[in-house]
Amino acid sequence: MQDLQHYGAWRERVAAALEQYRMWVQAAELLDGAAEQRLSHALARVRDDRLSVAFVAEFSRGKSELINAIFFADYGQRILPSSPGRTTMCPTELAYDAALPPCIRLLPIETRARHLATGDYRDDPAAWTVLPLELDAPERMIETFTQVSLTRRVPKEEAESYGLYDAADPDLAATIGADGLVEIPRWRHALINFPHPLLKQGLVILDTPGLNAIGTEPELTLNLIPNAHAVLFILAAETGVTRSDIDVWRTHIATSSGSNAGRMVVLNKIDAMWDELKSSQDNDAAIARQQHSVAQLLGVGAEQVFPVSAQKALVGKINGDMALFEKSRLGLLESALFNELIPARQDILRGQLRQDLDALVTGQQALLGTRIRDLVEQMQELQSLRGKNQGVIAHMMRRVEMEKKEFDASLFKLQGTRAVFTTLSTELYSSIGMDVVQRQVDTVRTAMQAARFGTGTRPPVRAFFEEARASLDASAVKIGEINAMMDSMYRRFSAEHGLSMAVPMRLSLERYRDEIDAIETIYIKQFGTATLLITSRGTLLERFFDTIASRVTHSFRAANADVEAWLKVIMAPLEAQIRQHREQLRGRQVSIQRIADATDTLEQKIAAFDAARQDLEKVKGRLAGLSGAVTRALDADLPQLEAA
Ligand SMILES: Nc1nc2c(ncn2[C@@H]2O[C@H](COP(=O)(O)OP(=O)(O)OP(=O)(O)O)[C@@H](O)[C@H]2O)c(=O)[nH]1
Ligand SMILES: [Mg+2]
Repeated sequence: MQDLQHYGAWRERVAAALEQYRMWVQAAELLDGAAEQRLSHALARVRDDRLSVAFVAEFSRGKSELINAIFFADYGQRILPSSPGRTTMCPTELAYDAALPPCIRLLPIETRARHLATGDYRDDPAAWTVLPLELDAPERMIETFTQVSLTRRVPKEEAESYGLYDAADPDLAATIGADGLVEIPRWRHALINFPHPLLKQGLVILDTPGLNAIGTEPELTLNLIPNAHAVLFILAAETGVTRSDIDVWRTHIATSSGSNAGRMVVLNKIDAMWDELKSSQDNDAAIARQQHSVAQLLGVGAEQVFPVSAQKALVGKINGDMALFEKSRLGLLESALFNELIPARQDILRGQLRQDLDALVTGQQALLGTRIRDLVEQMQELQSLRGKNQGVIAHMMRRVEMEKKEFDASLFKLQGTRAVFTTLSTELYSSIGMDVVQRQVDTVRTAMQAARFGTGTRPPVRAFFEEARASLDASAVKIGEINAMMDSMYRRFSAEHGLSMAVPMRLSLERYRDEIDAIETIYIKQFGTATLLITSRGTLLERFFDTIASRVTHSFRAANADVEAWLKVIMAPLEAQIRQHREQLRGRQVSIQRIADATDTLEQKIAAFDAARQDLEKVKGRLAGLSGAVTRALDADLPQLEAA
């Protein structure tokens, strides 16, 4: 738990070092558009870093109780409702956003009748019912939290329109009551904004409803669970591993690679196995036996299974009964969770930031290098004038004049390349633009509706993935063309005018392609096999497609933002160098002129250039020092922070 605070402190230090670097580089006029963009991204990456932990299981295994025990014992009571039978009825995210007051935001279940995924509603405040949380009135606050377990009874037609009832599906048909009504959740999703110290550090906790609710809420299966940094799968000692437990595990939690990294299995309610009439060794042995058999059934190592008692841990923490807390074994789960989660997350963030910093420093050093070289050249030029007559000076002036002309000619050609660049950019948008995805989504919806009573709704979905990939591939080709053009332009300027430049910024759409593949993998897992697909699942698939469409659109939107940012700054380093070179030429002209006019003495001028060069060398040293400070902050291990 402290680990998370250390991690937060580490992030703060890295952000502070980056901020200092940014301020200084800006003052030294080494920040072009591309570098500015990269720095802002890096800073946002550190500041907005989130660590999400999802609790997933069949109903009544103790998910909510476990969350209460791990995170909320300090409040002296149960924060999340936890009771026998089905309790949590909608996915519930606990996080903290300082921009909002403490509150619980609830998305009505009726929104399921429309073709929008939960994710689509996130940026639409009007869709949510907001209830304030009164932090200093715990009773009222806990009362507010019970919203997540509210249900409604509705006619089956209504439930059907939300995709929550299907007469042809035996599982769902059993949910109809004697009154002919179906019980459905009151809310589709809950977002709890709560100023808990760990949530303030960027932790996001996801509590999920059990039962086939997991399968019917595609937001969980396509977004929240696969994107969680850690997933805790909870079993109960008294029920052991049931068929439906195994289903949940296989369909939603086990990773396809089989490594099950970031997945933990919790064997809860071990207090049921505390037999007062047996020795504690015998009890421990019984628990160990069950731990091993669970591990075997799920195909994980026994060390990945954590036997605990969430309830006794909560009671132990609240009453300050350390012996009971010890006996609950929750401490072992907590340290394993944070010991695995945080270093893994830190490594990823560190790797990304290191890349950002490398690119930044390389670009800035190149810029500084050119500036220093410019000065040295000018100095040499002036030194060569020592003892020379007016004729030589006039000759030199003509030479600079020539260089300037040649440079202007290159700039003129650059205008032509710019036009090509504009054309290529437009072509790029014709394959990656949002209207393209939207058209594809509409096509699938129409095809699915037409196929509802026919051949099946799956072929259009499959085609959708193919088309999304094809769009990305076509865009990647265009990006390749733009890259090649930029490369040759950069090469030409460095060959013809001796500008030394970092290679232009690269853009890859690979990660968006991977995202789409990942979405498809989940889709195939749930709907791909014929055996799984009872005809009745067609309506479920239609609802599922809403979320697929939303996720893919989301990927495309991110890809578009990347493309836009990239196009905006790809020319920036070249332009910065061009500006600098043009100034150098102008400066040379002026100084030779002044010497010809005898306004300045040659030696004074040489000394001035030398002083300027020394200043730049100092700037270079300082740059290295500051980027070194960022690297040191990045490399610091968490325990080291404590010492620092
Ligand atoms: N004896 C015992 N009971 C527990 C333990 N953990 C949870 N329970 C009880 O089991 C019941 C179900 O717990 P919940 O936390 O509501 O389970 P859940 O997994 O959140 O269930 P849903 O919200 O319905 O999906 C509650 O009555 C808890 O008090 C435990 O470690 N030991
Ligand atoms: Mg619950």
